[in-house]
Amino acid sequence: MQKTREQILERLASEPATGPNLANDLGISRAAVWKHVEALRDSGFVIASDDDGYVLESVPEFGADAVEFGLDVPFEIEYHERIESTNARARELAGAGDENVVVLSDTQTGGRGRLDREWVSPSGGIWLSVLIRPTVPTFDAPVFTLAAAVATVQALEETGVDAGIKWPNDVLVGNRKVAGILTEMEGEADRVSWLVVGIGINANVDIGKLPTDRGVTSLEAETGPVDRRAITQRLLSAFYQLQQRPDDILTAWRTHAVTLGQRVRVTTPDGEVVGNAVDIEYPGVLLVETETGRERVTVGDCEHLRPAA
Ligand code: BT5
Repeated sequence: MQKTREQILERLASEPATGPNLANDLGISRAAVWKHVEALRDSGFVIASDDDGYVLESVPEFGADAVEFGLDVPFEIEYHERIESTNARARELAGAGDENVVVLSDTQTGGRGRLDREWVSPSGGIWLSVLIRPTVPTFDAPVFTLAAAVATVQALEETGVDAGIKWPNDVLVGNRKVAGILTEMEGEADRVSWLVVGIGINANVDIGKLPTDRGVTSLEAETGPVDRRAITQRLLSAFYQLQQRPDDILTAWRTHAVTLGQRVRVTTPDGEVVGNAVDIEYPGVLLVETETGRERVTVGDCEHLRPAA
């Protein structure tokens, strides 16, 4: 957000302030204050003017300024009402050299899951992609998917929804998928050049608009309408902090995983692995105890089976 606008909001968040006071404190003209206030109103902030001066009455429900205002980590937000795919846009920004940008949209018209599957993204969801340039080997990339899953579960905690992680990239409530993650990257000489971590959360989404081929849910269906701004801020904050401490990600993941201890069937490019999921290993390898020994699974679609008799 434009710096002066942020300063004006910070001032008004604590108490009302008059135009002349703001102008004086910020070292700008009264006309400039007025212009910034108008710009903030245009982006959805309700700022009344009364005898005490400007009063911040409400913050917009969603959008770039709404999410940036009060966000405690250094991500810049690019917001769209509607876009084909936030991951595609973030890849474009990666090509242009950007970093620490979050592409956020209310609707996606061509949202994507893994293996180019469709990700249905109606209005009311939280569809976002975080573009980062971590200085890590390409081998480490999968750990960022785990970090995103942990951050998502942590962000959902305050809604009262009890969410858990299904290896590698699903966030479930009960057995129903409420969020999915798609990480894409480009690397050079064994170094990550950029990473785009796409996270889709069925927030205020009517489940009638979601695919029915498997269990799905939305936060709205579980608890009623949620505050998308607060969830997005908590998600970004948690993700930023986790990516600074890659060694802690696995520990956090284990505490939220619902896959560990389950009997699973993982469909991998090399065939099916069936057995008990016993642990996760850096950077995201699932350890499955099968009848013929322990297998290390790096990619695949995982299905939870009933416990072995
Ligand atoms: C995923 O793929 O779970 C990754 C989803 C990532 C979506 C985000 S949204 C922001 C960013 N921009 C993008 O274009 N993508 C990312 P996968 O594990 O392959 O699961 C895909 C499958 O989930 C589909 O084949 C459907 O069966 C199901 N599905 C589609 N839309 C869904 C939804 N909204 N909620 C739950 N399940 C869905």
